[in-house]
Amino acid sequence: MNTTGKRVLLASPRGFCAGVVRAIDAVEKALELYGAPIYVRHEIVHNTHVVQTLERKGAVFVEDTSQVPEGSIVLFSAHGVAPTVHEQAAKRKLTAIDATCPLVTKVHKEAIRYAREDYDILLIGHKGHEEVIGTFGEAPDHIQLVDGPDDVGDIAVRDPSKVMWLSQTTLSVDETMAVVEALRDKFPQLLSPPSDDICYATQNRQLAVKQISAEAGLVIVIGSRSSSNSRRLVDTAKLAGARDARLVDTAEEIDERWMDDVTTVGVTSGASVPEVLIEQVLARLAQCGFENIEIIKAADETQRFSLPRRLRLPCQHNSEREAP
Ligand code: 10G
Ligand code: SF4
Repeated sequence: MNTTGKRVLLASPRGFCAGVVRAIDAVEKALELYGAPIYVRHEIVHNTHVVQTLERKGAVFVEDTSQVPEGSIVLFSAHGVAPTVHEQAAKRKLTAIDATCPLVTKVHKEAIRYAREDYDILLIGHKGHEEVIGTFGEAPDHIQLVDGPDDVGDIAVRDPSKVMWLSQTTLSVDETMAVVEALRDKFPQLLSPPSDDICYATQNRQLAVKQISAEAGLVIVIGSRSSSNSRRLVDTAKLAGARDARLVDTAEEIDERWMDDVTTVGVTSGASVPEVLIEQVLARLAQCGFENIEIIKAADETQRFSLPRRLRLPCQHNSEREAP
C-alpha cells in the first residue's frame, strides 16, 4: 500500500466534556451505592455506546418518569429537565438524582431571572431537543423558541425595549451569532445573556475542528445522530473548508471510498463520545494507510464538576432539586 504523505490531523480538545464525565460518573456511582436497576430518564448523554455500556451495568433508560416504578431511584440526564419533571417524580415518590450539567443549570437560572423581571426571552435552539424542552419549561409564558434565522421574521414581543436572548449550550457559535444579529436588527435593544450560554466545551471543539478542516480532504466526526454538538462539528468542518465531513457512530461505518484522493483526514469527536471510539477510528484509518497522526491543539481544558449532591451525601432519602 502506498502511504506517501497520508496523515491524520487529530483535533484537541475532543470527546468528553466535564458535564458528560459527571453524568456518566453519577450513573455508575448510583449503581455502586444503590445497586441495579437504576432508572435514567432520557439517554444520560446522546451516545449509543455510552448508553449500551451503562445498560449492561444495570441502568434502565426510560423517556418518562411514568415508566419508573413508584419509590425507585431515577437520574435526570445531563441535558436538564423542566420543573414539571421534578414535580411528576415527587408525585411518584421517586428519589431523583439530577445529573443536569451545571452549565445547563446556569441557563435555567438565567431564564428564571429574566422571566421574573418580565422580559420576553428568545431562546435560540433546536425544536424538540431535550435541553431546549427543559429550559423552555422554566418560564413557558416568557420564552419563545428561535430555531434558526428563518424563525426571526415571525417573532413578536410585548415591549421591544425588554427583550433578551438565551441559547442551547451546544449550538454552532457562528450560526448562533448570525441569528443574534438578525434578532438585533429587528430588536435593537436586545439584551445578551450575562455570560456565554454556548459552553466552553462546545466552543473549544468547534475551534479545534476549524483548525484541522482547512487542510483536510475529509473530516470524520465521531458521534451519534442524536448528538446536537457532534452534528454541529460536521457543519463547522464544512464551513471551515473541509472538502467532505462525515458523522460516524463507530469505526465500522467508515467507507474506504471516502478516502479516494485524500491525503489528509481530520478526526474529532463530540462531547458525549468516549475516547475508545476514537482509538478504534484511528486503528481503522491506519489500516487504510493513515498511520501518521498529528495532534492539533486549540485549547487546554481543566474544567471538572463534582457529583450531584445526593451521591456525595448518599444517606439523604428525599428527592433533590439542585439549584435553581
Ligand atoms: O449535543 P447534545 O446536546 O445533543 O448532547 P450530547 O449528549 O451529545 O453531548 C453532551 C451535551 C449535553 C449533555 C447537553 S448540555
Ligand atoms: Fe455541560 Fe457543555 Fe458538556 Fe453540555 S456540552 S454537558 S453544557 S460541558
